[in-house]
Amino acid sequence: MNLTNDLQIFSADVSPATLATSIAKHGYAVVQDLLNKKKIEILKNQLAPHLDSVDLGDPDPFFGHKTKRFGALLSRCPLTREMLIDRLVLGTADLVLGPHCVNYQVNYTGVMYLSPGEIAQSIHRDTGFYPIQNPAPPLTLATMWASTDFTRENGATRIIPGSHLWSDRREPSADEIIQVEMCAGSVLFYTGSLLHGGGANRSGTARCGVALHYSLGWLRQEENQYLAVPVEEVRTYSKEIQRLMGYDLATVNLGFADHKHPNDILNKTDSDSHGVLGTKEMMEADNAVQRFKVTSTSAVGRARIKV
Ligand SMILES: O=C(O)CCC(=O)C(=O)O
Ligand SMILES: [Fe+2]
Repeated sequence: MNLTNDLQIFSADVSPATLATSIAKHGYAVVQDLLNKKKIEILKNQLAPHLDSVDLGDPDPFFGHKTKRFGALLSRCPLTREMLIDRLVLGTADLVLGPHCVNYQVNYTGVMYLSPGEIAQSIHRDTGFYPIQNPAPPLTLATMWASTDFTRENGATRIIPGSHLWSDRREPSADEIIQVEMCAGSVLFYTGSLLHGGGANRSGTARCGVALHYSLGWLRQEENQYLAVPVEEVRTYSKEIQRLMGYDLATVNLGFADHKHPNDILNKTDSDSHGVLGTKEMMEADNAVQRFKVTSTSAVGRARIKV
């Protein structure tokens, strides 16, 4: 495949620091071959029965009339639990989101399966539903895992490099858009304030991406993980996944239930050493968080731009 020129594209042995630097500067980075051929097949096999049972199209044109979507992936597609805690991904999230929160969390899980004939999605920011003016520090970090090749013809994600640094008033021109062509098994990382959208599928086969997004722990999750996955099933997951799903304090005094640590309630354990409302270490981490400076509100709406 001839890949888009000038793409910030790295091999799987890249360091989290290099990825975080690219994401800070360009708003995105692509890592090739994070899933090997065997894993891609497992992923496809786990997605297949759900794709079969999902209808094409959604009344909201934003979601696409010829796109199949479903969420609750941590439950529906077990391999995503492994992908979620990939060391390169979490190492990068530590650097991108870590400065602005004590804990980050799962924000969204979902499949975007663009059938032939799908038109381009409007250009938007994934963080548009948070009423925070842009430019802003990263609120979310998205990973889009290609389970098929992403090509110009089949609807590879369109992005506007650098637009994570723009104000809400700036709109992109057509020549600022690039398409992220990547082979199956590759991953596109981008921050939620990067302007982007799905491409048009002019090919004869579907384009399928698996999106796993992370956000600052003090924001509301886009996909409510407490309801997306039955609690009995969550109890069988590792502590790391439970905590990423939100069964943790976001910081001192944030996210407890009945004045107990959420992980204790989930696992029916007694409050362990971290205590009910957070530890001394958590308070220290809280004090190290880079705080947002909010000076004004604005009437600018969220971007949904037809380009
Ligand atoms: O399908 C894609 O490439 C991107 C989809 C997207 O950005 C979204 O639905 O928010
Ligand atoms: Fe999006």
